[in-house]
Amino acid sequence: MSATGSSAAADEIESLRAQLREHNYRYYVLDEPSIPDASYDRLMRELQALEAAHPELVTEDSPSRRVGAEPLTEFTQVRHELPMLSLDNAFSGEEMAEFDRRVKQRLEREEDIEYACEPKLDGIAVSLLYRDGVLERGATRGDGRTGEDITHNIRTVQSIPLRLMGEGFPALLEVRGEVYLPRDGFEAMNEQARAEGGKLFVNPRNAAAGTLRQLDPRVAASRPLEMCCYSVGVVEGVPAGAHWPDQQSDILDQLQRWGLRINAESAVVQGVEGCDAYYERLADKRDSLAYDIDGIVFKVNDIALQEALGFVSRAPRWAIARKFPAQEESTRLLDVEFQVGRTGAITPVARLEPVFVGGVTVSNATLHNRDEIERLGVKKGDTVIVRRAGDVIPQVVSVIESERPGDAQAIRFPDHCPVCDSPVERIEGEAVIRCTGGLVCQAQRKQSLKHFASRRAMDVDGLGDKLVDQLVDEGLVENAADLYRLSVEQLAGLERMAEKSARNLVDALETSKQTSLARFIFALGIREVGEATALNLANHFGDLPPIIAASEEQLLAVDDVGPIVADHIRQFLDAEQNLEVIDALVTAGVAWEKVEVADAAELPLAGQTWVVTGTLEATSRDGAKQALQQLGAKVAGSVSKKTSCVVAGPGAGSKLSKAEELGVEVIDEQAFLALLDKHGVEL
Ligand code: I6G
Repeated sequence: MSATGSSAAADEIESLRAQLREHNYRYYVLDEPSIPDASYDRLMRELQALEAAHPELVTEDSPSRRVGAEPLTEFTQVRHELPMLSLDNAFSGEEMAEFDRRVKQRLEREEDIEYACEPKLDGIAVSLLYRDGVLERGATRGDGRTGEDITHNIRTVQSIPLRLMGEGFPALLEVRGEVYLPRDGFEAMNEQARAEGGKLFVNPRNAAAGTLRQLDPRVAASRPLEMCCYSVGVVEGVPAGAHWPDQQSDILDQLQRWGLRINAESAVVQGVEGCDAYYERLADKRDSLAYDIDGIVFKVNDIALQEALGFVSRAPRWAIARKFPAQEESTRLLDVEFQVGRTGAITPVARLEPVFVGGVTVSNATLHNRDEIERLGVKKGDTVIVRRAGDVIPQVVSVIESERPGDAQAIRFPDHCPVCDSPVERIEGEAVIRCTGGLVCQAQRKQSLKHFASRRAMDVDGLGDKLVDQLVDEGLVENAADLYRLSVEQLAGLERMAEKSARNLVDALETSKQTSLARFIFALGIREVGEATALNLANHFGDLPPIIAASEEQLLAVDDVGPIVADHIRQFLDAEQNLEVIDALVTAGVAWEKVEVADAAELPLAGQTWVVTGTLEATSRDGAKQALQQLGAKVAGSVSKKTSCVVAGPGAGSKLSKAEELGVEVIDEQAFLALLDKHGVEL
């Protein structure tokens, strides 16, 4: 290679690296991707090819060098030059106020203190060391003084820059923060482990810790770890003329400008009232965040005041973590009961010694199915860890085997339904067992009625679960049609039912009779027919009789209906007693407007299969899908030779690459909106 050839390659390599760093920053740090994944992948491939041709130009901070070649054989220890401290905790508003009082007293201040606040991520504390802007080392906190060198894994975390951006950074900069797994990444990891029969992780924190403890960096590279930075440690050699920030909030802003991710919820507030308001706001938001948090960290914002306050033993006097109620607690498994669902699925439910977890008292938790019980190795009498995070129903996540009592009992699955005594069936390949009693089973009947009356189905105001139980137990109702025969007198005769409530319920039932076809289909409670499928069936057939008459093949022509769903629909509609109930409902006056069905063959995109990928601005992917369906297109989840066109928004990844590879037409959001506009379809 000539010197000019090599220098041209060096320029090209540097240009590609700069572009990749910028895109990484936009994607992982700012959450604002500006090019599709496929274009990013293309740039990366170009860089890799050039680096392969010019090995002498490869540098460790190149974006292509995130995964090192060989796994380590052991971890080495790292001494933290400045110890990584811990934080004091506050468990109530009162303790928080105490902290604020102490701060003011020490500083001899009357006026409100300014605090920098941010969520305390439930992850693993790590330290990153940048020398001359290049990532040199990543280490765990360990005991605060000595941690482990995990540079090989840290390098795989896309939100951690291998080289700092911009300028003005100190010659030696230690950045501290939390490495964590977002909830969806954790779920996906466990889903995959479940499918492969592998070991499941108990929670995102353990999964992140387990990942950082791997010797082979390819494991970390395959998991979506993220890092949020919250402070600095060692800072040496701030360039002359560069201003080092004197507020905690400014340090965070500076770190972000250098390419490091900081928490998007970070804020500055005034006084303890400001802290309390922030705490309440984040407590409300906690369940909807993409990651687990266990509290809020409040820091005196002014670094000079921090220095004046100093430290006590191992914690700063200028910061506190106000904790949220724990999302995991231990308690005793008293018993296991088996609940029968609407479709006969029998679910083991743990009856627990009541325990306060995730902000509520929990006395039941799901045990899912037999496989899950085997995986946990749980017995009655065990002490178990219960987790309640977000809106998810409480789960038993592990067993503390060392606390197993001598009389712990194995959990036996029933071979007959606990409610109707019909035999239980276990279908090959399915983890669930099912009651074979159908609507003979009172449990299935009750659940079907509850579903029928629910808000998203027939929306019968005032017909709650307890009342349904009462109506079935008293023998007043066997099926949905019986609901419409109830009189005020019958209802008023029930325990705890006043005449006014009885009248209101009869009125609500009357109101519910006017419904839509989609709601009615959903209300029937056919297995695997959720709201979206019910809507597709309604739009496709327009009325109920053609659905009842449809062959399995005709059902398969409906969007989202595959062979299993088609089979469930046919089985339901082939059962005489179900048709009788439908007839009785219609006779009682349940009615819907027919849906106008366009002649599918005449629609502009008839016979075409489209794919939607990436993020769209004007609508969600589901919205785009519905619009395409209105134009007669089938919308598929993956790209193949048969795909007619792909709508690709920013962040589109492998589907876009596949389309390009196969020469399938790709349009952007603008062209897509123009198409909808042309055909008068509104989003
Ligand atoms: O453990 C921690 C979590 C979050 C921290 C922390 C933090 O700031 C948002 N900050 C400090 C100073 C320490 N631990 C010691």
